[in-house]
Amino acid sequence: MDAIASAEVLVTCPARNFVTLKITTVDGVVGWGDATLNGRELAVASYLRDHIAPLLIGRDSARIEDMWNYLFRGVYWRKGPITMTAIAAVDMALWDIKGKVAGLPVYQLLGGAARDGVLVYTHASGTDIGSLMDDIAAVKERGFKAIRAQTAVPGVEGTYGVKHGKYYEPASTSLPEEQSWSTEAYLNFAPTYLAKVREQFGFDFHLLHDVHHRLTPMEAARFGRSVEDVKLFWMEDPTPADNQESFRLIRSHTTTPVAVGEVLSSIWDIQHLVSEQLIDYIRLSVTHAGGITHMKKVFSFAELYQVRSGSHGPSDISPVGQAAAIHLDMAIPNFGIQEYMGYPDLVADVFHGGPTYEDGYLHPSEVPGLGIDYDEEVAAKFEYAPKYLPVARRLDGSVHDW
Ligand code: KDG
Ligand code: MG
Repeated sequence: MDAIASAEVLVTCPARNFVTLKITTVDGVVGWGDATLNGRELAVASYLRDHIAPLLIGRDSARIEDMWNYLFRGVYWRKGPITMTAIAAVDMALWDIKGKVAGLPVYQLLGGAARDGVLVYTHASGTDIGSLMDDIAAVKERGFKAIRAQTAVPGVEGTYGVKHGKYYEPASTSLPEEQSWSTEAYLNFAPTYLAKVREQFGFDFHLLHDVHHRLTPMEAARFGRSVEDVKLFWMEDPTPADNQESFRLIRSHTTTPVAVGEVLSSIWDIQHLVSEQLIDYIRLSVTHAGGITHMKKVFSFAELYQVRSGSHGPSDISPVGQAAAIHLDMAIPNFGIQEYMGYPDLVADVFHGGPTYEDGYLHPSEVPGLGIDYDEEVAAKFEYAPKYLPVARRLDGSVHDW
């Protein structure tokens, strides 16, 4: 057996914060895991450093399923994003080690390639309709076959999803920025600009839109119905998924496909959404939902109900987490699409390797394991900087879902 010799938690901030777990075995094999939870980074770092790392030493690095259950059931307290992100980091690092020991890229260990490449969508946005159109044209130029479109809503300061510069980075202030929200303004404006996108660019690419949890179920039903002619690939998070039953109402009013899950962290959080076919795409991520081991089960469960994958892939999931997602996307039969936002340039100084992009698709690295190397020396130069996600307030000053 090749036992775990050490487990170190590394925090870096090459333009944005990332938490990475490094597991080293007695034989000297190193595995990397992503433990980044945007705006709550240090909670996961402490969970790993103070409560998980001491339990790993001396355990068999090859027993991934056993380790998952040991950490999940052994904690007694169930689920939640902090626990599931910490478990995910261990899981990813062990898959990385297993791939390196086997001399195979992780997707080969998961059953091999079920497709030739991973279809990805990226983001286009604008401060108004004109700049959205320019951004879509630029994104299409880069070969993307699927594009998420978001535009600032007139009169709503700080609308979700509008880029400032090359990337949309919502966690950008050392205390939460307060943004405003008007459901009426959004519902009046969003269907109009989405229709204009189709008028200008036609229907030969997938168009996606993120509602970001802002509507009630009935408002979401109205929105979904109002964009049916636009033929969205999906409307994302139309209402918060705390009450899975809410989606039944949305479903009964519109044929616009629904994607849910980026803030959820376990198979139980999506059990009814999937088994009652209330959604079309699952957006749980490898990083925030227990790693490759748990996500493989999530997607197998979803396969029974013809629900496809559509994993969350913003820049707040590190290149290690994104690489793990691409290996899984390659291997599962019910893959749908993968979010691919990209990273600020500095990130490539710390994380080397990973999937390659070509003509709308990502391809996993063929290097054994996850295929990512982490440069500890460079990473140490970028100190953690507290960054919070914004808070949304309605026009009357009350707090809304951000
Ligand atoms: O940290 C929050 C972001 O990951 C989230 O706002 C991004 O909604 C998002 C998306 O679909 O990428
Ligand atoms: Mg989203």
